[in-house]
Amino acid sequence: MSIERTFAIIKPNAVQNGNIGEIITAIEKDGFTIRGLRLTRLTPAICQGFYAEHVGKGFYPELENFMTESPVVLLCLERENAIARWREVMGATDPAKAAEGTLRKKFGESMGRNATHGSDSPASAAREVAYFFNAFDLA
Ligand code: RTP
Ligand code: MG
Repeated sequence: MSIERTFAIIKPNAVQNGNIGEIITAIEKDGFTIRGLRLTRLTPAICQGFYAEHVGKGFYPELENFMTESPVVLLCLERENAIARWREVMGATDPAKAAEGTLRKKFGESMGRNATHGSDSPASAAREVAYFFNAFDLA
């Protein structure tokens, strides 16, 4: 297993609910090193580029409305096995199905408003980190 990077988002509902601090604490306690960090608000065009694989699916309009409704926190996280581990820490996409103790169980409100994002593969992680961060943003 090697040190790798993944891309994470603290989604609008979690920012609105004042959960940034608790989520970042969970990230640090789990042994991730934060390499990139930015608060921003996504535009529809930026959201479409980010979720290119989902544009055109039935749930996409709802996803775009949600992701652009208020600010998000963008993160580049580093750790051994970071991609799979971050998805474990987040839990299942649907908070109702997420395991006890996971972030989506704790902070997710529904399938759409599920608090966090995580890359699903090394190729996605590389694309997503580069989509939002340039070399000067990554420490
Ligand atoms: P994410 O990309 O946000 O980390 O979530 P994920 O990999 O667990 O799920 P993905 O399949 O990539 O879907 C992206 C986001 O779209 C919403 N979604 N809604 N109503 C639906 O059937 C449905 N399917 C997906 C979720 O908010 C999911 O996080
Ligand atoms: Mg995904």
